[in-house]
Amino acid sequence: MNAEAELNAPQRQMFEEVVEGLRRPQKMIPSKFFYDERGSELFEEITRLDEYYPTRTETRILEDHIEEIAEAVGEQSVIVELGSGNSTKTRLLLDHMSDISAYVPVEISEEYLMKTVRSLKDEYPDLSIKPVCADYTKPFRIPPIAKTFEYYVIFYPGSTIGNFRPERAQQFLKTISRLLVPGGGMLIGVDLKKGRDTLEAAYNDAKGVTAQFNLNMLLRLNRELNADFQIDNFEHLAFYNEEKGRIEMHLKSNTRQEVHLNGEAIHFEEGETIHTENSYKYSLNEFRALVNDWFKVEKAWTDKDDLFSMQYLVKR
Ligand code: AVI
Repeated sequence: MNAEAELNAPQRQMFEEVVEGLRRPQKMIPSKFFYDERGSELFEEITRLDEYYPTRTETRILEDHIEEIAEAVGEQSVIVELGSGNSTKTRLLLDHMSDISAYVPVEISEEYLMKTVRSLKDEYPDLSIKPVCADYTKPFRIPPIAKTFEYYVIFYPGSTIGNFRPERAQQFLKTISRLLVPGGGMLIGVDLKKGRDTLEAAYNDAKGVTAQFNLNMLLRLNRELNADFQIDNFEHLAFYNEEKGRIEMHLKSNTRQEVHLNGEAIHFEEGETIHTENSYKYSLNEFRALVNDWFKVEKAWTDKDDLFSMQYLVKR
């Protein structure tokens, strides 16, 4: 067991959340802790895997329907992208919309945000870019926009909405809708329900990148929270829970063991799991019902195999 160490304030906060999760009857760790530097790299790698259909299908939908999508978003709007990352998909929109009033990338990692802003400024010298460094799941402010504009349009690709439980997704939609006036919009990527085999393959890739992504969480806890997880004593587990309509990711303990996080002991039975992520899949009707209190689905575009959807929602 590692000796107890002094944790700084963010580590302390993370420690409290992680230990609280590990003390529940079904152990859990919030999925936001996947994304340290290595976790973000691994996620990028996941998006390029053959089995991981969401990213390339969403890009394809955007490409195939870009004229109609651009029309729905409307020129002279302000595009506010949540969790903008490297803004890859935004470039598709920007290339087809010469007259948007501003682009507001909202991103928690300042380094990532500023790097993207620098490269976008080179590529789109006439575009007004107003970066916001914030956790978009908490209330944030959109900076003043110099040009006149019609509406804010929230851009939320990647089906990240699927990582919230439905009740939490609704709370989030409610908060986001407060940024908009009636008529304002949201362009959102939503992964669709489909056969178990396709879904399970996407989270159990042959190269084992998703397994590394899942297990990386434990390496992070070892490093940042002075924990002593033996990585070889845990396995990646991902399956489709049909009743709940979600992929579940877990880390399964393959032995009876005790792990310590900064001196706190956590016991594992053999086969016991830590639930690390949910990824909900929706039918078009289910998603319409989910957003219905705040948004009307104006249009949903899908690929020919109905794997994924891009939807334009309008605030009621
Ligand atoms: C970020 N999010 C939409 C991904 C998903 O598919 O739920 C995260 C992910 N987890 C494993 N693979 C990808």
